[in-house]
Amino acid sequence: MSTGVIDPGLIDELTGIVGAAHVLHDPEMTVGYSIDWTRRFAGATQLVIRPGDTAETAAVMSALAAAQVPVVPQGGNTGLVGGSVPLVGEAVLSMRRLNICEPVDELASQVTLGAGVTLADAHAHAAASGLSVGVDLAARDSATIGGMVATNAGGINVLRYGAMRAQVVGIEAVLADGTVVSHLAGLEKDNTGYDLGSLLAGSEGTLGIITRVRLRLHPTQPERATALLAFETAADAVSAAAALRRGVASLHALEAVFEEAMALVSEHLGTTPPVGSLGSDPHRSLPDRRTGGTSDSAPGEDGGGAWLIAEAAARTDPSDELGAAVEELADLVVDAAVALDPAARQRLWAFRENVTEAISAAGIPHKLDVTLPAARLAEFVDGVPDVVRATDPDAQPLLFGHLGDGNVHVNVLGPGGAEPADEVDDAVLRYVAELGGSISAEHGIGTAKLSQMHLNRSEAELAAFSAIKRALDPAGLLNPNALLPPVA
Ligand code: FAD
Ligand code: 2HG
Ligand code: ZN
Repeated sequence: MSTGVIDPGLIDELTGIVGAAHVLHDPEMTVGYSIDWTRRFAGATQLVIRPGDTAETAAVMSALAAAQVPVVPQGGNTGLVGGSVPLVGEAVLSMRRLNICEPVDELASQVTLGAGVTLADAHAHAAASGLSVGVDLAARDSATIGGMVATNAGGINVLRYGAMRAQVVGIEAVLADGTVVSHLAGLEKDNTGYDLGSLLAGSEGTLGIITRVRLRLHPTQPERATALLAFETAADAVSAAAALRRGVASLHALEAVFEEAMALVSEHLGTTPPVGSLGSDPHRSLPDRRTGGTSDSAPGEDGGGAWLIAEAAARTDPSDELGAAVEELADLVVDAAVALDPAARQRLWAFRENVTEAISAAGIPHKLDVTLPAARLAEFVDGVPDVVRATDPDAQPLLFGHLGDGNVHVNVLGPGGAEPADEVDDAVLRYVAELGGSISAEHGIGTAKLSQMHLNRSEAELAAFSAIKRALDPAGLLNPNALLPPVA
């Protein structure tokens, strides 16, 4: 495998395939492809290649394989685990130019999209036929369909439609040696052997380059009602979330923001949530980040309040159904606000959708994206701040996530926005594993969680993963620093 100086002959060959404008080697042009969205993971590359279609992708991969050049596929570069950037001089294969939306197949309620189509464009394209894509997330303007399949992205509607893998009914990909595998008929029932779409979903660019995806679409649910509910404790929010899941058939999203994250996003937005209280001192939950001092609060106290956003969506107005369910939660909810029109709903969503951006504006966090079994969720939310502070007393944990899926995003900032101690990651992920949870709910493993895979996966499972990797990519050229240890 070569990560040394790139042979000029290879550059000429690649230029012949994709055109000079799409082979970048000037550091000023490649730098943007070499640092991730969080700014935590950065490397360098001598080569960014931007193919325009499947045939070009195949020819590029064949040339890189012949020259034994490792490659990181990249879509919108919004991944949060350091898997989308070259860490040890790999070439970058940017898939953004594969951005064709084929006509929606209204008979089948399916569509075939290029890997580089952004989620926002996919939504707009499906909506023009009265249909919708089942996955939605805040990075929708940049995240690509190829990257979302490669990470098996989740987002805010998983409780209704499942994650990205559940949307895939066909896939086309280029293997490490340049071979094209294409299975895009989209037959709902098709038990003709291994399902490469399922295998590539969540493979994080380590098994193949996704070039086109056929997605299952869903009827649009244009009528919406959104509630912001405030709770005194995480346990109350978890109980309410379970009741809403059981009781609201039109439930479309069920998201949570816990006290410290709510304080930060409120400060970022310059406004406070319309329900619930951030405490008498509006900066009560921020002193660690501001001063670098330590917290002396008792367990549970600093976690404090919790907020849920519950959204119902249907063909007919779901506000009665949601309102009735919220009324039944009177014993748990401190206060509630319900919004129906898009602008008012958006004002509620802002307190959830802007958390990641608010954290990024405050510093470079460690992002720990985990799932807990429902029965251990409240215990985890209450306990994890102490786990963080026992490891790095100056660190500030910020919790939010997709509570309806048991998925908590634990972001940890160090003093003044610096990174926290590396040991924090291990401590939190061990705690998750002890409680029977997953160390990666929806963002993947990338490079960030490589060393913790053993917490969730047995030696036998990891050996099976490596065997699959060796079969499809014997030289270990595809994203060698993500998901699995580099091929020896
Ligand atoms: P990239 O970041 O470019 O790549 C991600 C991984 O996929 C890398 O390993 C890369 O090598 C691989 N890859 C990319 N394209 C291809 C391809 N064509 N073929 C093979 N491999 C490929 N994620 C969620 O799951 N849920 C959320 O709610 C969510 N919200 C987010 C909000 C914000 C503000 C941000 C910044 C990120 C969020 N993410 C979320 C993370 C991110 O958007 C997803 O992981 C998304 O799927 C990445 O898509 P991308 O096109 O940016 O992929
Ligand atoms: C979200 O749900 C994303 O907002 C990002 O998955 C989570 O920033 C994070 O940790
Ligand atoms: Zn998320």
